[in-house]
Amino acid sequence: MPVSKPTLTYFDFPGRAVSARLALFNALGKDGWEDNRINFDTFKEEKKKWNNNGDASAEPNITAGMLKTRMGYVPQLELPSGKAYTQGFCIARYACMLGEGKYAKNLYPVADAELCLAIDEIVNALDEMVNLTLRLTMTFFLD
Ligand SMILES: N[C@@H](CCC(=O)N[C@@H](CS)C(=O)NCC(=O)O)C(=O)O
Repeated sequence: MPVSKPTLTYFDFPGRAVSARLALFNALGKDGWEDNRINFDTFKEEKKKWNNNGDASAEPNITAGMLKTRMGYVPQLELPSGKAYTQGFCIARYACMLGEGKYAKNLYPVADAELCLAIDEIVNALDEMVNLTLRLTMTFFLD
């Protein structure tokens, strides 16, 4: 059964979902979307469903609000249409386009291509910083 409102699934910390959460809150307020926070055990169980114990022909047993994309990534945004999407910054950009924004206005002004280019440049630079931070953390602190 599809979700009744846009549902963002991620862990219970900011991480890669922070921009998507902020943009969804700005576009839809507190009650216009679901902030579905899962723990690592739930995430592992959800990922196993795509594996179906090695039976690739079986349909995965996916429940609403849980991992719907074979990519197995979070953050994931599931929509009432039944479709689901990953990639945190893409979800944030989508949310910025949903309206003019309740708090911050016109965060992604689609009519101005050059301004969107400038915004995307910053967003991609931030993404590189997140990736580098994760790589450094894994290299120096998780050994
Ligand atoms: N490019 C994706 C990367 C998402 C990503 O790496 N998510 C991690 C959690 S922060 C994940 O789901 N890892 C689980 C896995 O790869 O099994 C994005 O920016 O949203």
